[in-house]
Amino acid sequence: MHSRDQTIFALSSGRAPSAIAVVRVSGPQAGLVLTTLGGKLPPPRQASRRLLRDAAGQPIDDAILLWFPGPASATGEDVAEFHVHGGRAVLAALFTGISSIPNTRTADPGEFTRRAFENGKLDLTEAEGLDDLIHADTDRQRRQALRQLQGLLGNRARDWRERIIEASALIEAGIDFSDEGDVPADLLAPAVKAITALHGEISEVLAAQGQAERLRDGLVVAIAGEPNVGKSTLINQLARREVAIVSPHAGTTRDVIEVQLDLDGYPVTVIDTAGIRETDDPVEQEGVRRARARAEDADLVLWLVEGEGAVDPAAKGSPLALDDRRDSSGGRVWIVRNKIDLSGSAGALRQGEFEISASRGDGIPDLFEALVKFAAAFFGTGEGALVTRARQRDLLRRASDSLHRSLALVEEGEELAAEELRAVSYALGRLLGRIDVEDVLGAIFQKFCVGK
Ligand SMILES: Nc1nc2c(ncn2[C@@H]2O[C@H](COP(=O)(O)OP(=O)(O)OP(=O)(O)O)[C@@H](O)[C@H]2O)c(=O)[nH]1
Ligand SMILES: [Mg+2]
Repeated sequence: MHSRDQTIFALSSGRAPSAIAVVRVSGPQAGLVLTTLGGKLPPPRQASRRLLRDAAGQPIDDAILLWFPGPASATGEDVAEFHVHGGRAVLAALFTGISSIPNTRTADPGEFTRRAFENGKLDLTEAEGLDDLIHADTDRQRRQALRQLQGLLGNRARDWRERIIEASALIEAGIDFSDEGDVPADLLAPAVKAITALHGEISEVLAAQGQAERLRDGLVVAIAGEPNVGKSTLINQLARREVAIVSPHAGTTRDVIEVQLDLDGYPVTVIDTAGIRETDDPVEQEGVRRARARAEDADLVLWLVEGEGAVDPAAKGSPLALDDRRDSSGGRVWIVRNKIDLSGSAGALRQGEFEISASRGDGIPDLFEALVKFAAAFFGTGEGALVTRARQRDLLRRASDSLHRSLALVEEGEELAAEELRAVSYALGRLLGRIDVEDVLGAIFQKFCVGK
């Protein structure tokens, strides 16, 4: 039996126990599932209250049922929804009841969305947007995912694809003519114009995206420095809770400690690391190794020093090579002078330099504000960004490269130009998920949650 002929079910709401749990069922047997457990079929798209009963006629739960006959449903198939009380035993009894009906099985991760995709309810970019929306932690992530789910990129890609087909038709018409001599210029000129315009539009979308892909993962800020300078105290301040142990003993932090922050809608991971120094203690050595590795990979390093301590992380014997990464605007390493409650302010600060008292809180608002600005610049405005995944960007690049080549070729050989345009259309088809082979789609949908 084809897997699509099977009826799938899953818990679509959060983990039990919960007040209410939503169990979704999709496939040809969804109606039978409803009638078997809940009596007669509820009217479409209206909530109905029913007492669910198992095969022996014993009550399972007092529930709300919904019936969405296909194709006007989320997946395009018949869909049933059970809103039950979210206890583990209720769910277990309901699952037993559903699976006793032939040709039903639990859903694989992302299988509901995959069926929706296969039934043309959404394209692949929209499916990716849906996945992002479910995982969005901050407001900006949510807005970006929603744009994707609303099909902004998909709509553009569909439009580009139609225009490519038109341009190809003009060039192919030219190829037919070319037996009789040169291709008429009045056929080629509009094709060249269309290709140039498309190339411009796709390049613009590629350029405008800034770090939109990174908005899904967030930016990483590492707090690093010598032992005992107050790194853990600072992460606790930024997190506004006690995530790391603080002690006057140098070498307190050994592992890398991470906290997720929502900085004005930007997702930021701040990490606290072991103080960097030479040590004989093998555990601390490992901590120092991890600290260096994470600081090197971070998008921004807050290098903490005590008061007027030395400001050059490289000169401290630190192999961080942070200097290389510093850009002209004072970029990716900031010097944060801590414990100014003891040393007092040194006065004039250079760009990328801050004075704080991590324990008292002095200077923390300024540091926060600078971090928000850094995040804003890092992610770009983001609002116009359509490309949110490496997969999308890669396919658009290919489309753009082929367009570029077709322009160069059009004068020399129309066949070659037509071939490049087919490659463009292929790349855009893959972007929408209309062309991809089974295993590529499988890899994408497997990353989704169960019940979606
Ligand atoms: N006076 C003062 N003391 C501070 C300040 N920040 C941290 N401390 C103290 O400095 C000591 C070390 O602080 P931690 O936050 O543990 O320093 P650390 O850099 O994480 O140290 P390691 O994990 O050992 O590398 C503790 O006793 C803190 O209370 C500050 O702004 N002013
Ligand atoms: Mg520490």
